[in-house]
Amino acid sequence: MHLYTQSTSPNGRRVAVVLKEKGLSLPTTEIDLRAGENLLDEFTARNPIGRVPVLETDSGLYLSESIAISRYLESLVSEPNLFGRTGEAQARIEMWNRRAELNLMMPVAQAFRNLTGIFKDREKVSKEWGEISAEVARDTVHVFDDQLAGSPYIAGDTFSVADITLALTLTFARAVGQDLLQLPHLVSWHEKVSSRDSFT
Ligand SMILES: N[C@@H](CCC(=O)N[C@@H](CS)C(=O)NCC(=O)O)C(=O)O
Repeated sequence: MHLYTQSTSPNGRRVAVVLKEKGLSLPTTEIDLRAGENLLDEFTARNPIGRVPVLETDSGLYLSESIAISRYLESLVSEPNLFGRTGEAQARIEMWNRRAELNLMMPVAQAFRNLTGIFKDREKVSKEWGEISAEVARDTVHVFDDQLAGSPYIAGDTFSVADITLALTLTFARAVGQDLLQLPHLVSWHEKVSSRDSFT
């Protein structure tokens, strides 16, 4: 297997944490996103969407999308279980992971991209859309705090891939000046999850 990633990017980090949780270490090629290495033909032949991370499996399949890659890694190394053991747990984890991705990670990323113009060499940017996206993230974050008021992890009693998505989204948001870590349950859960060995 071979991983193509930018290990400091939010989605690169998601797969890096899953690999560490699973005790796996892979040969890795770092892709320089700022320099546009992900836009070169060589890279888009692996992922036509032109985003990292991409995992090349031993059979030569190129997998992109962090969750698809993580599911594949879980099929290779089942423990610790990150996607749920029962139908109900799997659905709950999927629900919270999608909520974290669609309602927090996306607006945080859109705010970052549109307010900084970091990728303006490859996409249209709109300051207004950046501001709206930052507001959406601020207005949504309480949903996760409310859930954590009655649950040790975001999708229930055990650590899961949904915790990885949510925790790394909040870490990234803080690093780029969108501090969403102010609500009490979210703050203590974030400290607990971020102190796992896999996050360091
Ligand atoms: N849904 C994809 C998102 C991948 C993604 O947006 N990756 C970012 C880094 S976090 C990227 O490659 N950005 C480069 C660009 O937009 O040119 C996933 O889950 O892996």
